[in-house]
Amino acid sequence: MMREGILRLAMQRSGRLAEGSQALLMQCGVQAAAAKHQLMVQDTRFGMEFIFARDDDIPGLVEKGVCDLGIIGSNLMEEYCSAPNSDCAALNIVMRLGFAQCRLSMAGPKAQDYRNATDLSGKVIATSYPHTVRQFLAKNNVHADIVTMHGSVELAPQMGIADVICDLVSSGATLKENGLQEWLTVSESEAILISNPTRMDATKEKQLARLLLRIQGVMKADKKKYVMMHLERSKLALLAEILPGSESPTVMELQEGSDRVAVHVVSHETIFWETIEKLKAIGAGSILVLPIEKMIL
Ligand code: PRT
Ligand code: ZN
Repeated sequence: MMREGILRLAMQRSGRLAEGSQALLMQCGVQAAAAKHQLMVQDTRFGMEFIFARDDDIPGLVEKGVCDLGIIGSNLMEEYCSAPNSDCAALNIVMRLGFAQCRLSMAGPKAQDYRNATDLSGKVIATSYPHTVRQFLAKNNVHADIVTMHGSVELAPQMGIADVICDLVSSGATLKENGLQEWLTVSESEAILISNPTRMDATKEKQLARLLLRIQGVMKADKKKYVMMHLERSKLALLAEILPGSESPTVMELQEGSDRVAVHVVSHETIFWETIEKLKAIGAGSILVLPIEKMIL
Protein backbone atom coordinates (compact mmCIF):
# COMPACT_ATOMS: atom_id res chain seq x y z
CA MET A 1 0.00 0.00 0.00
CA MET A 2 1.40 3.40 -0.97
CA ARG A 3 0.01 5.92 1.51
CA GLU A 4 -0.59 9.25 -0.20
CA GLY A 5 -0.12 12.63 1.42
CA ILE A 6 2.09 14.02 4.12
CA LEU A 7 5.40 12.44 5.26
CA ARG A 8 4.70 10.55 8.49
CA LEU A 9 7.26 9.70 11.17
CA ALA A 10 6.70 7.31 14.08
CA MET A 11 8.54 8.07 17.28
CA GLN A 12 8.54 6.71 20.83
CA ARG A 13 5.79 8.17 22.97
CA SER A 14 7.74 8.09 26.22
CA GLY A 15 10.97 6.43 27.24
CA ARG A 16 14.65 6.66 26.53
CA LEU A 17 14.24 7.57 22.85
CA ALA A 18 11.43 10.08 23.23
CA GLU A 19 13.35 13.02 24.63
CA GLY A 20 16.27 12.72 22.18
CA SER A 21 13.91 12.40 19.22
CA GLN A 22 11.93 15.46 20.30
CA ALA A 23 15.07 17.48 20.92
CA LEU A 24 16.57 16.59 17.54
CA LEU A 25 13.40 17.52 15.66
CA MET A 26 13.10 20.76 17.60
CA GLN A 27 16.68 21.69 16.66
CA CYS A 28 15.68 20.97 13.06
CA GLY A 29 12.90 23.55 13.35
CA VAL A 30 10.22 20.87 13.13
CA GLN A 31 7.39 20.92 15.66
CA ALA A 32 6.75 17.40 16.96
CA ALA A 33 5.66 18.30 20.48
CA ALA A 34 2.30 16.85 21.51
CA ALA A 35 -0.04 17.41 24.43
CA LYS A 36 0.02 14.71 27.12
CA HIS A 37 -2.46 12.25 25.63
CA GLN A 38 -2.12 13.24 21.99
CA LEU A 39 -0.94 10.36 19.81
CA MET A 40 -0.62 12.24 16.54
CA VAL A 41 0.49 15.76 15.69
CA GLN A 42 1.14 17.70 12.47
CA ASP A 43 3.64 20.40 11.64
CA THR A 44 1.78 22.00 8.76
CA ARG A 45 4.46 24.65 8.25
CA PHE A 46 7.20 22.09 7.57
CA GLY A 47 4.75 19.54 6.19
CA MET A 48 5.17 16.47 8.35
CA GLU A 49 3.09 14.31 10.65
CA PHE A 50 4.17 12.50 13.81
CA ILE A 51 2.75 9.35 15.39
CA PHE A 52 3.60 8.51 19.01
CA ALA A 53 3.91 4.78 19.67
CA ARG A 54 5.72 2.17 21.71
CA ASP A 55 9.14 1.66 20.18
CA ASP A 56 8.42 -2.06 19.62
CA ASP A 57 5.59 -1.19 17.21
CA ILE A 58 7.60 1.25 15.10
CA PRO A 59 9.48 -1.19 12.79
CA GLY A 60 6.16 -2.87 11.89
CA LEU A 61 4.43 0.48 11.24
CA VAL A 62 7.23 1.47 8.87
CA GLU A 63 7.45 -1.94 7.22
CA LYS A 64 3.71 -1.90 6.47
CA GLY A 65 3.86 1.66 5.14
CA VAL A 66 1.55 3.03 7.85
CA CYS A 67 4.43 5.41 8.58
CA ASP A 68 7.17 6.45 6.16
CA LEU A 69 9.86 6.96 8.80
CA GLY A 70 10.61 5.86 12.33
CA ILE A 71 13.11 6.57 15.09
CA ILE A 72 14.17 3.48 17.04
CA GLY A 73 17.25 2.02 18.70
CA SER A 74 19.44 -0.03 16.34
CA ASN A 75 19.13 -2.87 18.89
CA LEU A 76 15.40 -3.02 18.12
CA MET A 77 16.05 -3.07 14.38
CA GLU A 78 18.48 -5.97 14.95
CA GLU A 79 15.86 -7.83 16.99
CA TYR A 80 13.14 -7.18 14.43
CA CYS A 81 15.33 -8.31 11.56
CA SER A 82 16.47 -11.44 13.44
CA ALA A 83 12.87 -12.60 13.91
CA PRO A 84 11.92 -15.50 11.61
CA ASN A 85 8.98 -13.87 9.79
CA SER A 86 9.92 -10.21 9.52
CA ASP A 87 10.30 -8.58 6.14
CA CYS A 88 13.38 -6.65 7.11
CA ALA A 89 14.43 -6.08 3.50
CA ALA A 90 11.69 -3.43 3.32
CA LEU A 91 13.41 -1.37 6.01
CA ASN A 92 16.27 0.95 5.39
CA ILE A 93 18.55 2.67 7.91
CA VAL A 94 18.53 6.25 6.65
CA MET A 95 20.81 7.71 9.29
CA ARG A 96 22.47 6.98 12.62
CA LEU A 97 21.40 9.69 15.03
CA GLY A 98 24.04 9.42 17.73
CA PHE A 99 21.83 9.55 20.85
CA ALA A 100 20.46 6.80 23.19
CA GLN A 101 23.75 4.96 22.93
CA CYS A 102 23.95 1.66 24.75
CA ARG A 103 25.12 -1.91 24.23
CA LEU A 104 23.46 -5.28 24.36
CA SER A 105 25.61 -7.31 26.70
CA MET A 106 25.84 -10.65 28.44
CA ALA A 107 26.09 -10.33 32.20
CA GLY A 108 26.23 -12.82 35.00
CA PRO A 109 26.56 -13.07 38.78
CA LYS A 110 29.88 -11.66 39.89
CA ALA A 111 31.09 -14.83 41.51
CA GLN A 112 31.00 -16.74 38.28
CA ASP A 113 33.67 -16.60 35.66
CA TYR A 114 32.38 -16.07 32.13
CA ARG A 115 34.69 -14.91 29.38
CA ASN A 116 33.77 -16.12 25.89
CA ALA A 117 30.61 -16.97 23.98
CA THR A 118 31.45 -20.66 24.44
CA ASP A 119 30.98 -20.24 28.21
CA LEU A 120 27.26 -19.91 27.43
CA SER A 121 27.07 -23.52 26.37
CA GLY A 122 24.27 -25.34 28.24
CA LYS A 123 23.31 -22.21 30.17
CA VAL A 124 19.95 -20.46 30.44
CA ILE A 125 19.94 -16.84 29.20
CA ALA A 126 17.20 -14.40 30.17
CA THR A 127 16.61 -11.57 27.71
CA SER A 128 14.11 -9.22 26.10
CA TYR A 129 15.92 -9.75 22.79
CA PRO A 130 15.46 -13.49 22.10
CA HIS A 131 15.90 -13.33 18.30
CA THR A 132 19.15 -11.39 18.52
CA VAL A 133 20.46 -13.79 21.17
CA ARG A 134 19.40 -16.81 19.12
CA GLN A 135 21.32 -15.48 16.12
CA PHE A 136 24.33 -14.67 18.27
CA LEU A 137 24.39 -18.21 19.65
CA ALA A 138 24.04 -19.73 16.17
CA LYS A 139 26.86 -17.54 14.83
CA ASN A 140 29.09 -18.76 17.65
CA ASN A 141 27.95 -22.36 17.36
CA VAL A 142 26.79 -22.46 20.96
CA HIS A 143 23.73 -24.27 22.33
CA ALA A 144 21.95 -22.53 25.19
CA ASP A 145 18.37 -21.99 26.34
CA ILE A 146 16.67 -18.63 26.10
CA VAL A 147 14.02 -17.32 28.49
CA THR A 148 12.18 -14.27 27.20
CA MET A 149 11.35 -11.56 29.74
CA HIS A 150 9.79 -8.17 28.97
CA GLY A 151 11.31 -6.33 31.93
CA SER A 152 13.30 -6.69 35.15
CA VAL A 153 15.63 -9.06 33.32
CA GLU A 154 18.33 -8.25 35.86
CA LEU A 155 16.38 -10.19 38.50
CA ALA A 156 16.46 -13.49 36.57
CA PRO A 157 19.69 -14.95 38.01
CA GLN A 158 18.67 -14.04 41.58
CA MET A 159 15.27 -15.66 41.07
CA GLY A 160 16.85 -18.81 39.69
CA ILE A 161 15.20 -18.36 36.29
CA ALA A 162 18.46 -18.04 34.35
CA ASP A 163 22.23 -18.34 34.69
CA VAL A 164 23.02 -15.17 32.76
CA ILE A 165 21.17 -12.26 31.21
CA CYS A 166 21.52 -10.45 27.90
CA ASP A 167 20.29 -6.89 28.30
CA LEU A 168 20.93 -3.29 27.38
CA VAL A 169 23.55 -1.47 29.38
CA SER A 170 24.46 2.19 29.32
CA SER A 171 26.06 3.38 32.57
CA GLY A 172 26.24 -0.13 34.08
CA ALA A 173 24.63 1.06 37.33
CA THR A 174 21.62 -1.29 37.08
CA LEU A 175 23.83 -4.36 36.66
CA LYS A 176 25.97 -3.27 39.58
CA GLU A 177 22.95 -2.74 41.82
CA ASN A 178 21.79 -6.27 41.03
CA GLY A 179 25.17 -7.91 41.63
CA LEU A 180 25.78 -8.65 37.97
CA GLN A 181 28.89 -8.22 35.89
CA GLU A 182 28.98 -7.45 32.19
CA TRP A 183 31.35 -9.79 30.37
CA LEU A 184 30.55 -9.79 26.65
CA THR A 185 29.16 -7.19 24.25
CA VAL A 186 26.79 -8.69 21.70
CA SER A 187 26.17 -5.42 19.83
CA GLU A 188 26.38 -1.64 20.15
CA SER A 189 23.28 0.48 19.73
CA GLU A 190 22.20 4.06 19.08
CA ALA A 191 19.07 5.79 17.80
CA ILE A 192 18.52 5.40 14.07
CA LEU A 193 16.14 6.86 11.51
CA ILE A 194 14.52 4.12 9.46
CA SER A 195 12.40 4.31 6.33
CA ASN A 196 10.52 2.15 3.92
CA PRO A 197 11.74 3.47 0.57
CA THR A 198 9.38 1.28 -1.45
CA ARG A 199 6.41 3.10 0.03
CA MET A 200 7.50 6.67 -0.65
CA ASP A 201 6.50 8.80 -3.63
CA ALA A 202 8.58 11.63 -5.10
CA THR A 203 6.94 14.33 -2.96
CA LYS A 204 7.75 12.45 0.25
CA GLU A 205 11.31 11.74 -0.95
CA LYS A 206 11.77 15.47 -1.47
CA GLN A 207 10.44 16.20 1.98
CA LEU A 208 12.72 13.55 3.49
CA ALA A 209 15.72 15.16 1.75
CA ARG A 210 14.78 18.48 3.37
CA LEU A 211 14.57 16.84 6.79
CA LEU A 212 17.89 15.03 6.32
CA LEU A 213 19.68 18.23 5.38
CA ARG A 214 18.49 19.72 8.65
CA ILE A 215 19.40 16.66 10.74
CA GLN A 216 22.87 16.57 9.19
CA GLY A 217 23.28 20.28 9.89
CA VAL A 218 22.33 19.81 13.55
CA MET A 219 24.52 16.73 13.99
CA LYS A 220 27.54 18.32 12.34
CA ALA A 221 27.23 21.34 14.58
CA ASP A 222 26.61 19.30 17.70
CA LYS A 223 30.10 18.85 19.12
CA LYS A 224 31.68 21.67 17.20
CA LYS A 225 32.43 24.99 18.73
CA TYR A 226 33.32 28.36 17.32
CA VAL A 227 36.43 29.57 19.12
CA MET A 228 37.73 33.13 19.07
CA MET A 229 40.97 34.32 20.68
CA HIS A 230 43.90 36.69 20.44
CA LEU A 231 47.27 35.05 19.81
CA GLU A 232 50.78 35.89 18.70
CA ARG A 233 51.08 35.31 14.97
CA SER A 234 54.17 33.10 15.52
CA LYS A 235 52.07 30.68 17.62
CA LEU A 236 49.43 30.04 14.94
CA ALA A 237 51.12 26.81 13.82
CA LEU A 238 50.58 25.32 17.30
CA LEU A 239 46.82 25.77 17.10
CA ALA A 240 46.14 22.76 14.89
CA GLU A 241 47.52 20.41 17.57
CA ILE A 242 45.41 21.89 20.33
CA LEU A 243 42.20 22.37 18.32
CA PRO A 244 41.60 19.55 15.84
CA GLY A 245 40.08 20.81 12.62
CA SER A 246 41.57 24.27 12.96
CA GLU A 247 43.88 23.94 9.95
CA SER A 248 42.53 27.07 8.25
CA PRO A 249 41.68 29.60 10.91
CA THR A 250 40.46 33.05 9.99
CA VAL A 251 43.24 35.44 11.06
CA MET A 252 42.60 39.17 11.45
CA GLU A 253 44.86 42.07 12.36
CA LEU A 254 44.11 43.81 15.64
CA GLN A 255 43.57 47.54 15.47
CA GLU A 256 46.51 48.38 17.78
CA GLY A 257 48.88 46.76 15.27
CA SER A 258 50.86 44.41 17.55
CA ASP A 259 52.26 40.91 16.88
CA ARG A 260 49.00 39.57 18.18
CA VAL A 261 46.15 38.69 15.84
CA ALA A 262 42.49 37.75 16.29
CA VAL A 263 41.87 34.12 15.38
CA HIS A 264 38.47 32.57 14.64
CA VAL A 265 38.26 28.83 14.22
CA VAL A 266 35.71 26.00 14.16
CA SER A 267 36.86 23.25 16.47
CA HIS A 268 35.72 19.73 15.56
CA GLU A 269 35.77 18.53 19.14
CA THR A 270 34.29 19.52 22.45
CA ILE A 271 36.35 22.21 24.13
CA PHE A 272 37.31 20.99 27.59
CA TRP A 273 38.89 23.13 30.28
CA GLU A 274 42.17 21.32 29.54
CA THR A 275 42.01 22.66 25.97
CA ILE A 276 41.57 26.20 27.30
CA GLU A 277 44.57 25.67 29.58
CA LYS A 278 46.66 24.58 26.60
CA LEU A 279 45.58 27.67 24.66
CA LYS A 280 46.54 29.85 27.63
CA ALA A 281 49.91 28.08 27.76
CA ILE A 282 50.76 29.23 24.23
CA GLY A 283 49.78 32.77 25.16
CA ALA A 284 46.20 32.95 23.88
CA GLY A 285 43.95 35.55 25.49
CA SER A 286 40.39 36.93 25.15
CA ILE A 287 39.23 33.36 24.47
CA LEU A 288 35.55 32.94 23.58
CA VAL A 289 33.96 29.53 22.97
CA LEU A 290 30.57 29.65 21.26
CA PRO A 291 28.11 26.89 20.38
CA ILE A 292 27.30 26.38 16.71
CA GLU A 293 23.62 25.95 16.06
CA LYS A 294 23.64 24.82 12.43
CA MET A 295 26.41 23.90 10.04
CA ILE A 296 25.65 23.54 6.35
CA LEU A 297 28.72 22.78 4.25
O1 PRT B 1 7.29 1.85 26.21
P1 PRT B 1 8.27 1.46 25.16
O2 PRT B 1 8.11 0.05 24.69
O3 PRT B 1 8.28 2.45 24.02
O4 PRT B 1 9.73 1.61 25.81
P2 PRT B 1 10.75 0.49 26.33
O5 PRT B 1 10.56 0.35 27.79
O6 PRT B 1 10.72 -0.70 25.47
O7 PRT B 1 12.12 1.16 25.98
P3 PRT B 1 13.07 2.19 26.73
O8 PRT B 1 12.48 3.56 26.69
O9 PRT B 1 13.57 1.66 28.03
O10 PRT B 1 14.29 2.10 25.71
C1 PRT B 1 14.14 2.47 24.38
C2 PRT B 1 15.47 2.38 23.68
O11 PRT B 1 16.42 3.23 24.34
C3 PRT B 1 16.12 1.02 23.68
O12 PRT B 1 15.60 0.16 22.69
C4 PRT B 1 17.58 1.37 23.41
O13 PRT B 1 17.78 1.55 22.03
C5 PRT B 1 17.73 2.74 24.10
N1 PRT B 1 18.47 2.67 25.39
C6 PRT B 1 19.60 3.38 25.67
C7 PRT B 1 18.18 1.95 26.48
C8 PRT B 1 19.16 2.22 27.43
N2 PRT B 1 20.02 3.11 26.90
C9 PRT B 1 19.10 1.57 28.72
N3 PRT B 1 19.96 1.80 29.56
N4 PRT B 1 17.16 1.09 26.74
C10 PRT B 1 17.09 0.51 27.95
N5 PRT B 1 18.02 0.71 28.94
C11 PRT B 1 17.76 0.01 30.24
C12 PRT B 1 18.30 -1.41 30.29
O14 PRT B 1 17.35 -2.31 29.76
C13 PRT B 1 18.52 -1.61 31.79
O15 PRT B 1 17.33 -1.99 32.45
O16 PRT B 1 18.37 0.70 31.30
C14 PRT B 1 18.91 -0.22 32.25
C15 PRT B 1 20.40 -0.12 32.27
O17 PRT B 1 20.83 1.20 32.33
P4 PRT B 1 22.20 1.55 33.07
O18 PRT B 1 22.45 2.98 32.79
O19 PRT B 1 21.99 1.29 34.53
O20 PRT B 1 23.28 0.65 32.50
ZN1 ZN C 1 9.62 -1.16 23.97
